[in-house]
Amino acid sequence: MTTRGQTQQFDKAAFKAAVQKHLVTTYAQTVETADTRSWYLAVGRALAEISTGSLLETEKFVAESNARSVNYLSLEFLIGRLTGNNLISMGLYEDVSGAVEELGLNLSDLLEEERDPALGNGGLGRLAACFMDSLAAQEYPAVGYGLHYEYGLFRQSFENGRQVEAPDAWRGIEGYPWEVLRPELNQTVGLYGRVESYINEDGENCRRWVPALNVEGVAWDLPLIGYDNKSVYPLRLWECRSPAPFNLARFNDGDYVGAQYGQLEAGNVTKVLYPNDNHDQGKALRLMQQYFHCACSVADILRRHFAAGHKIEDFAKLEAIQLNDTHPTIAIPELMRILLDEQNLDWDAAWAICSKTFAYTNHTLLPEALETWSEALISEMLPRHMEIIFEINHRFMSLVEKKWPGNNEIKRKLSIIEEGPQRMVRMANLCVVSTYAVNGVAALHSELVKRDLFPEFHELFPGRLHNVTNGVTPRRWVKYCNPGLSALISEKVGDDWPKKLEKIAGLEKFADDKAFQKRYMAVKKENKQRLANWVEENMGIELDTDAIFDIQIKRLHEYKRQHLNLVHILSLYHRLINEPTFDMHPRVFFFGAKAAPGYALAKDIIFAINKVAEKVNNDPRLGGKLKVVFIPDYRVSLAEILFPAADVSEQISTAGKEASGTGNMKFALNGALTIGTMDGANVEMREEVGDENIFIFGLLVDEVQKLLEEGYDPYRYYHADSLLRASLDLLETDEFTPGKPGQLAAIRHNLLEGGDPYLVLADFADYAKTHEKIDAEYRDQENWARKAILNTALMSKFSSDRSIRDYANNIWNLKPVSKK
Ligand code: 26W
Repeated sequence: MTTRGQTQQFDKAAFKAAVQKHLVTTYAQTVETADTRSWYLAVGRALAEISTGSLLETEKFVAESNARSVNYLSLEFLIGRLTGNNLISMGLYEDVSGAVEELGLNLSDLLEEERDPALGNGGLGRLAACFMDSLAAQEYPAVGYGLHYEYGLFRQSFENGRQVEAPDAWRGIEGYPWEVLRPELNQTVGLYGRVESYINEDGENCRRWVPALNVEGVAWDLPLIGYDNKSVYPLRLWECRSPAPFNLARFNDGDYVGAQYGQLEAGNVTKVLYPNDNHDQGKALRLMQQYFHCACSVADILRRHFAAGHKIEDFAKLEAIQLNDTHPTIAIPELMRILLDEQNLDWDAAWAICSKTFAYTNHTLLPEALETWSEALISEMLPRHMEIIFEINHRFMSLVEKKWPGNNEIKRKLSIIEEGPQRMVRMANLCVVSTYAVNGVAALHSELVKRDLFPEFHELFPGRLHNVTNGVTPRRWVKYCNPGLSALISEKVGDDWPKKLEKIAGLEKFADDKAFQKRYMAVKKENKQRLANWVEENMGIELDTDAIFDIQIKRLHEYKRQHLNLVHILSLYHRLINEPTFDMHPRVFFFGAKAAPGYALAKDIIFAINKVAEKVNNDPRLGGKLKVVFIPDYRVSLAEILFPAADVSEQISTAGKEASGTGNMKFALNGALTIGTMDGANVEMREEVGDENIFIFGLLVDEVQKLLEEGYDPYRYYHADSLLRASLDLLETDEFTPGKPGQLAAIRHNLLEGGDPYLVLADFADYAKTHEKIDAEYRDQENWARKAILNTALMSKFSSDRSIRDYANNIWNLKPVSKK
């Protein structure tokens, strides 16, 4: 009956007893008093008990296997709710559903009680979560290392259309049922202080760091449960605490800590996730977070290495460390420091280990997202690390001198240290110099990394730059979130597609099958109804599921061009009212997006969309043809309702700006058709599905670059296109903000006087025309069904299982390890 060796037979009576035990002993409730939330917690704990046992077993057999492991270092893991997904991985969904039913409960209701662990901002964090799922599913030995933020990404609500942020206490007061504290793994982390020279027993000159204060790292493990196998890996999240009272007393006495450190409250270090996406703020506390994360993680990797009986010389052979963007870069000088100052290796030996251990993934080309830290700040907080960075740079500069003798311009460009009024450390350069592999996240992006971001590095280190195209886990993003489609797929291609996504190609031959098309579209309709119900219940807006559901969900950013979508909506509004002959199929435009709290224009765009929605949704002149819905507090659990319900997926970034995108893949897998630019992974999606099954529009990367070089003038488009002009001018009026004209003018201003840096106006006409094509194609439902089915069928490349195999084979040199 049970599908998975890990749990042996599912013993229903024992499971029910375990749930009841936790209800009473862990949560102090009785069967009579417990509410749904307590039951959810008790069920979560009872399940975590099973997975924790498997986690400890897996740690043991992986250590004994002497196989290489990957350590995935990321400041963000946007894992989403675990309970439902873990039940699927454990093969226990049906069993547990039956067991809780006997307790008088409904599993779906219980699952709704779980808060999203929102320990990430967006793409980068969600990718890390998909990757951990795929590592576990394929049994590649892995540990995820992150931070145990007390508050995840802020919760978003709207007040009079404006974004309001509130703290996200994701663990609730009871704590999160899936996390287990691992007190034996505590680490002590130093900060500030000075570096001293001394002579060791062998008479050698040595350096060592004498930190001014210590904080403590406490490990919390979340289980990463392999789908349909016996492996469970840890996602190890570090929480920062004050050290034992003894140190605290000295800390308070002030003899260790100068006035400048007096403010440090250890608990602040992991208090909150920084809410910036693609924008570097350079705050000191953020550097402390990054170092704390790296110090705990590197120390833990070394602990495991030595505990398994290995020598330091074999470190690189057995451990790979993947840096998820530059946020954990300080792990490089940290490992160097330990190898030099604690393991007493010489520079060359230490460097040989480091440069065979670390690999780095770049997730963005946007200049404002590339991290730099001032030398002054690093020198103060991490003085020994700064010395090591200078030494790395010194040796690197000699290499550059050899390659390009006397060329100071190239030196200035490649140097890890940026000269200027204050010297800055360029973390990306440090990464490229110190790692053995650097990768971009989609074919186009990786080409641009080579061509535009790191061309000289590419010349200097041939073979170091790679591409690994992103992917998404088909377990969460189809099987779990779209049970209707999953059942249909299993019926046609067998039920092992969640771990062998190549199998869904078997759907291709049903694309023209009228009966199959009907069933496929019936599933889509059910999913649209589920979303419509959510909107009605939570926002009071009634929707027609015969309308085209057109969805743009992602962080709010100018380069992602939610405002292009908005201007197009304004053009439809204008036409519906002013063009008597204009007709369109009813359409609902959905948005979901959080804006970084300090990003004013992004917040203005949210406000504008909300104001337009208010008007449009209640304007009888539109005959119900146009609706706009901005879903508040977009998060993973809402994404799970939105992706399956989409007809049209908006992937409309300015070409060259979106490194990959991963929402694009989730939409297409779930049968939405993409309207998108030739950007990021859209390019490869088009290759897979064929040009007739995707709606591509807009300028290409080279055309964007050319236009900007030639001097882009948005007014040219404004004056030449009366529909565009009318649409933009609406933003000046009080049409959407009665009595308050000009409230939405900031967007128009940015697009005209502001120079329209992301070429919204240049792409508008083609975008609008492509939407008309979508409108026409949708009216032919068989045609649409065929295209939707082909999108699902032809997405297997975008399984994160394939991404992880690429990393394992081309970068990590990793082999799966299964329990015998
Ligand atoms: C320092 C501030 C900061 C914070 C986050 C800078 C940069 C980031 C991330 C790298 C931004 C991000 O999430 N990038 C996204 O990564 C996804 C996974 O590879 C890609 O699919 C997206 O295209 C990319 O925007």
